[in-house]
Amino acid sequence: MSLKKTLTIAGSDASGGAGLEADLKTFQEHGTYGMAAVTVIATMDPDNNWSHGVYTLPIDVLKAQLKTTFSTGIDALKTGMLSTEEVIKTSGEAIKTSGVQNVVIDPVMVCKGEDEVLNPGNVDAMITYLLPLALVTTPNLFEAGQLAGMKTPKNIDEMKEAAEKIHALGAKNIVIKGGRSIDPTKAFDLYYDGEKHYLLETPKIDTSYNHGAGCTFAAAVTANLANGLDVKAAVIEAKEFVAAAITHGWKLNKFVGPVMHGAKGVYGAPEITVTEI
Ligand code: PXL
Repeated sequence: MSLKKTLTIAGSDASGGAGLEADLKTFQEHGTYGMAAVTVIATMDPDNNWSHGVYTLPIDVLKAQLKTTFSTGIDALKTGMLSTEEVIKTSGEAIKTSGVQNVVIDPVMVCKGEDEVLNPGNVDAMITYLLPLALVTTPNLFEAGQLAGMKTPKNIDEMKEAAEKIHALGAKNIVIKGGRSIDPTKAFDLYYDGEKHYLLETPKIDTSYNHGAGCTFAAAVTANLANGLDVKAAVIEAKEFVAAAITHGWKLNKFVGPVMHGAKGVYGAPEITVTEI
């Protein structure tokens, strides 16, 4: 038996809910073989209100991991937290050289709960080295605004405008994760395939235990592409997968509540409404 090979180029979240930990759990749930090239290690300090430490690994350590993983023949990959311009450039160049087509760029710019952008030059580096390689990119509202050179979108029309601008930068498919910020009664995402816009909707899930949702969504898209789904089907299943994971989010400690990555397999998933708009 041979498994589809999925790679995450991402940070480690020592608390296990986001980052490559989320990605590998999600790859496993989708029946793919997961690999990781670690860019940074993120830690959280329980004695200082869970404030984050971000430890970037030496660039040679990243290069060595990229060499290892790409040598195996990757079916699909995603990127997550890439903390410096050098990490972004190194990752982008390795992806380009590998020739892998199923590339999902999750343009992580900040840790949830932290409001400082990791490094101000990162947005330009993502535009130069990553977006042109993206079969799919999955920004949240803030990230979409940064990439599009706009203020953070506040409504569906602004989400559409941002998606079109990001498409013009070379990403082929864009999913902007609106979450609950646009309409508190519903969770909206916008999917733009370069021609049509679709609204993906789930009823509001009443929980604040959603740490790792963004990484889990992008990882599910990646695994689905590796398994041969087309982009639209990959995105819709990923939305089901993460909606189930958020529905069953849980309290790890007084600071953080991760999603339950494997919830869809155990409990099933809520219905997703897809409407062309
Ligand atoms: O959710 C964004 C994210 C991505 N990657 C790592 C993280 C986080 C947030 O905590 O720690 C490694």
